[in-house]
Amino acid sequence: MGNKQTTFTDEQLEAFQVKRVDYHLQLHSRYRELAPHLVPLDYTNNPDISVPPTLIVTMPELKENPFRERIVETFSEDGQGNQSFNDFVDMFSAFCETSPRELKMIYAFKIYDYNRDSFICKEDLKKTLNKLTKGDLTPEEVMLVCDKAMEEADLDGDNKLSFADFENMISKAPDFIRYHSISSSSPVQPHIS
Ligand SMILES: [Ca+2]
Ligand SMILES: [Ca+2]
Repeated sequence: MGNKQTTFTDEQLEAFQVKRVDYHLQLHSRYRELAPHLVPLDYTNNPDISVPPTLIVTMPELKENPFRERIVETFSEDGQGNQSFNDFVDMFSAFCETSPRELKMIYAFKIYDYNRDSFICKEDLKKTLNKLTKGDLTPEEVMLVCDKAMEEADLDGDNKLSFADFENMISKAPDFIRYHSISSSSPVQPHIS
């Protein structure tokens, strides 16, 4: 009794809600722009629609990102990159600059786990590095960097990276998650309260 702390007024809460609605409307129009022939304006009946990855990767936020195909795949429920509106909202919400670092790490881990076995093995790491360095390293150099990263990050010595090992690696080499934000110049700004 009487010990309930008030953080926001009702008016403030209502404003948050409006921003959130606004955010979803903006994202819906971005989503629809990608495939106006597929995506209806009316979503009141939750239409079962998805937009193919070939269209999603053309978005300005993604088109320069070396991981664009993997990102789109990771956030698609069918695993093939076809994104429903909900998948699309999840992708933007996870990638916005203000999303928690922990969430970005979880998704970076999924993105790098190419064979989806919940570990990053040397093969996953090799593919990741090839993308990060855009093919600037020779295969020998890539192997060398992978060996070194694995040696330093693999705390339990099983020769693959669990999420805990991965967190350890990011703490030493934050560049590994630098592609996992959508820049502040992006036209859609999140308003998640
Ligand atoms: Ca894996
Ligand atoms: Ca390990």
